[in-house]
Amino acid sequence: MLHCGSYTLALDRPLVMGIVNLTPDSFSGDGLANDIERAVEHAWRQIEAGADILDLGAESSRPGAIPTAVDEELRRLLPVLDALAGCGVPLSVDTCKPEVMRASLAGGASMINDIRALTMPGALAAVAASDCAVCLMHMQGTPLTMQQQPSYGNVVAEVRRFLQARAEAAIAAGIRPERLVLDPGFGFGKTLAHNLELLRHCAQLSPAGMPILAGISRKSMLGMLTGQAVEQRLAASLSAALLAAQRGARILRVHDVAETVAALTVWHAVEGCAENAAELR
Ligand code: 7PJ
Repeated sequence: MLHCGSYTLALDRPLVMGIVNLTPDSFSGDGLANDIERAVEHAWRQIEAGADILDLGAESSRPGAIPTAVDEELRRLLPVLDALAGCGVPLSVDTCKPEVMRASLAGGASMINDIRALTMPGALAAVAASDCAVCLMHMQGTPLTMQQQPSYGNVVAEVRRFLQARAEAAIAAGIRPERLVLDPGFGFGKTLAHNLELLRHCAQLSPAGMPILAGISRKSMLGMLTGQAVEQRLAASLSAALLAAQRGARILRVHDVAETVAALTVWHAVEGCAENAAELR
């Protein structure tokens, strides 16, 4: 079970988190900044397609990105949060800024998705003051520098240790374990070999069985493997989502909700029951 504001999400099957991108410079070409109506329409299409959670992001985290100002981030987020109030699925906000966390939670968000794992000063307290869920993601470096020279001794052990330490910091700050989701951060300070190793060992990344979120949809690791441009990566994204689910990921962060839901339906019918998932761990 994941405690997520006023929602409780069962984790007996992998959940689909639909990406609603409110930045102007998205790498995947789906940025909807400045067009609230289109963003809300896009969100509704994802809900109708079976999204279990929506992830609203207004800050660019693409490699080399310049940080977005708080005011600008909130100008993009708050109207969309407001328009989606009562939409029936929990709304997550992808941000690392405590001010944005507080305003988003006050504006109806049920989850905070932080690529910096609540390391900005004040972030732990901003989240602890609410009952939202929180995703703690691993990143080596910062978006500006992370792809320059990723380096690990043992990537699986190091990512696991980091996630454990951040989970402990969150719990010490008063965030109950039932609110936590952990994420290896595919593509954030990792080479293709690092990403593949993390995907192979997904289930081992989580201390104490906390749910793992995998975000691989359309990412450059898929481009490196297939030679395909970002708009052609649907098949590769579905394949990666299924492999992550099979290896224990419980939340899949994706652009293509309907297609991912269909792929997971087949997987679940064949072998995705809770007993099998437990055996994989
Ligand atoms: C991730 C994310 C991810 C989590 C982005 C993109 C780049 N949050 N935000 N995990 N990626 N938790 O959408 O591909 O992998 S932004």
